[in-house]
Amino acid sequence: MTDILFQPYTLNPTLTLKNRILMAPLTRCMADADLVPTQAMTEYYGRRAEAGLIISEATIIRADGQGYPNTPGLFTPEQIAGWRKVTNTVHANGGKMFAQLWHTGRVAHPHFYHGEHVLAPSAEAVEGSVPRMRELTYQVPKPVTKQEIEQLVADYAQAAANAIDAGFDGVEIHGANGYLIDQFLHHDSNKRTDQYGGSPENMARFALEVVDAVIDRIGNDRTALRVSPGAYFNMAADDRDRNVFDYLLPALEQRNLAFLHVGIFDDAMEFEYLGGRASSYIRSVYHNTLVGVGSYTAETGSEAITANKFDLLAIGRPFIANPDYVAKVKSKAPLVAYSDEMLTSLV
Ligand code: FNR
Ligand code: 8K6
Repeated sequence: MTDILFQPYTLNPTLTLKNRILMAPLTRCMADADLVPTQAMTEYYGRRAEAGLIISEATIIRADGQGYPNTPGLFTPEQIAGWRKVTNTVHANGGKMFAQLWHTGRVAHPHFYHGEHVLAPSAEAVEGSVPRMRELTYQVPKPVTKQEIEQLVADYAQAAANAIDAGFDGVEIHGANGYLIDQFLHHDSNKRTDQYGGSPENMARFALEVVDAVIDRIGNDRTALRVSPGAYFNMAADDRDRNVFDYLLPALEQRNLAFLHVGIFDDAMEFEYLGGRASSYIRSVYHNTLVGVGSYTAETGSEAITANKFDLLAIGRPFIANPDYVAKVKSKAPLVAYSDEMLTSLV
């Protein structure tokens, strides 16, 4: 009953995927001290080239976007060269790969980049501390100025160009999970009173500026976006957020992106202010290619695609546990169960 997953899927005239299974972006914190992808990462991604599309672990666009140890970057020649080895291997094995472009905003920590400030829409700190580095508590961010916003937008576009230079087939802008772009989209983190805050149009402005700058640089056929209309990670919910996404999603539809991707850990979660699941809400206001994700199996994901709830299925944790996930599903072989201890090594 998983046959639908093995149908090719045409995103646009530039890109056709050989099947409907995506490897979800998965932060592994295994880049070297200069945030360059390693040989072990090259082999890890190379083993997963049977996916219709691999989305890289979140990759920072510049130094002050870093919020976790050893997350890779795409802003130095060495990082670009490291990623080129990864994409060459994935392509040699018959796969396709997008880079996920990331700035953590208020979830960044100056410890990692020896900086002074953490940049975010408003001076609203996220509670707690960096996971597994409990001595690093989160700081009150410095609200970004108009000039800093312009630089950030330019840096996303440059990182997208760097991704193409590194051989990626496209980029997924990380607009989800409470990081910088998402921080503009939610009232919990955006208290601005200028043209980037207050109204839905203003709160969506930064996201759309980044999307448009990336499209200008590499084309809409190679540009995708991940969004979390449901606040669930690094973020507190606010009923008014719904209006922001009611404005943003139709505006995105007009941009003809390669795809839109839901950012969620478990798509069974229901959000009252969205009238149900994040994926159902997005489907109701956005009519182009949608990638579903979040605690699906090949079976439940196939059912959701067949029921037209989304078009493509991203798989995260099961892909950590099973490098040969696609072959196993195809041959109906049993899967290895994921456990958090698997995060300590790259298999
Ligand atoms: C994630 N997730 C994630 N999401 C994202 O947009 N960028 C990222 O870098 C990461 N990193 C990450 C690391 C780890 C260890 C986990 C478990 C998750 C979320 C991920 O892409 C996916 O949405 C969830 O894992 C839900 O899908 P599964 O795992 O239930 O198939
Ligand atoms: C992108 C970055 C960092 C990685 C964090 C990954 C954490 C992995 C834990 C997986 C367990 C899922 C729990 C769901 C969290 C939702 C909270 C309400």
